[in-house]
Amino acid sequence: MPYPEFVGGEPVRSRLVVSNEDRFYAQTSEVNVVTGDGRNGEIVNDADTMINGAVYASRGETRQIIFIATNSTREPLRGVVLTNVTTAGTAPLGLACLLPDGSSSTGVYDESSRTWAVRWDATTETGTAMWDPGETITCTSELTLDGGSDPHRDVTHVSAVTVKGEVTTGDNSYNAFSGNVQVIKYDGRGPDPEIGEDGAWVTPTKPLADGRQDANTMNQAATYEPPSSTGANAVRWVVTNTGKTWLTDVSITDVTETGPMIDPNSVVCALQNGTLGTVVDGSITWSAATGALLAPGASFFCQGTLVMGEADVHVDHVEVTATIVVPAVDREGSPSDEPQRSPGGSPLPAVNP
Ligand SMILES: [Ca+2]
Ligand SMILES: [Ca+2]
Repeated sequence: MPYPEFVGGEPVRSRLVVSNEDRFYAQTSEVNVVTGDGRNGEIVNDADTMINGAVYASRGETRQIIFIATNSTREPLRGVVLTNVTTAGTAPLGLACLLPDGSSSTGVYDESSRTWAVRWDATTETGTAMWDPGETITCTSELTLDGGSDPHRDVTHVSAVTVKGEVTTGDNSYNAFSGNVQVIKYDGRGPDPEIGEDGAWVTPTKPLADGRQDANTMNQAATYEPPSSTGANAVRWVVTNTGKTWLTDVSITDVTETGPMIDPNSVVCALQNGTLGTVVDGSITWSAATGALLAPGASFFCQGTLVMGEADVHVDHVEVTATIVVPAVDREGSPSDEPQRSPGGSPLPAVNP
């Protein structure tokens, strides 16, 4: 009968205690698979979670993705199948496996389920091979990401069947992401590049369509005609997160190579309480406030003023740096569109090379 609720007063205890015992044994009967990136069949980055995910170079990078499946049970297995499903971002390419009997097997990719599958045909019911305890299957594929790529997650699953017909499985994941930042410095007398409104960002394109406004060469230098030629002229920067991950620690370094420098006290950036660093040798540094975040696709503007003398020339360049923030994940471990935060609430910087 089902457990009934007792409603009433305190029970009156007897002196008799009843008891019973039982035993329970457990043993590991699961196969094991590890997936990560590496070289020559050796895994370097296991990258099981997004927090220790592999960070790809913003210029673009291809890494070898490796799966190593081991029969970690005590018995030979049949019906060996490996799958690799991409749950976020682009999928790896060209999956092939080296099997313990020395043969190799090429993976088959199903576009709709974003799944690679490899079967060890010789281990089917009527096959000639068994996957013996301790033997490994090594598979490789290639994943390419660049600074504009969506964060990536894939899960490798291995499945096999014991002689008694019990299915044994193992799985492991691989996480990777990248990020990128862009700065355009231009003549602030003209209109700003279009960046749109919340939720409908237009990424400013580099270089600007108007070469004279971008002023990237002496031939296209911004020319200040009288009467403003020796007055204060606006110079502007637009900084954009051109990646799919959040950025923090955004810092701008503007270095004057020739002529008068932009007035450091005039530099203002429209991103949460940024600060101007000490000016050294014509180098102006501006840093965003600690913890300030720049969303994927978002831009902000900075402005300074340049005062030139008569028949003067000004040349400078600007560099922007930023730290990629680890993408937050949902309950299944796939990346959400939010930045991961540390327990203290600050953005969690990506650390894995
Ligand atoms: Ca892994
Ligand atoms: Ca420019």
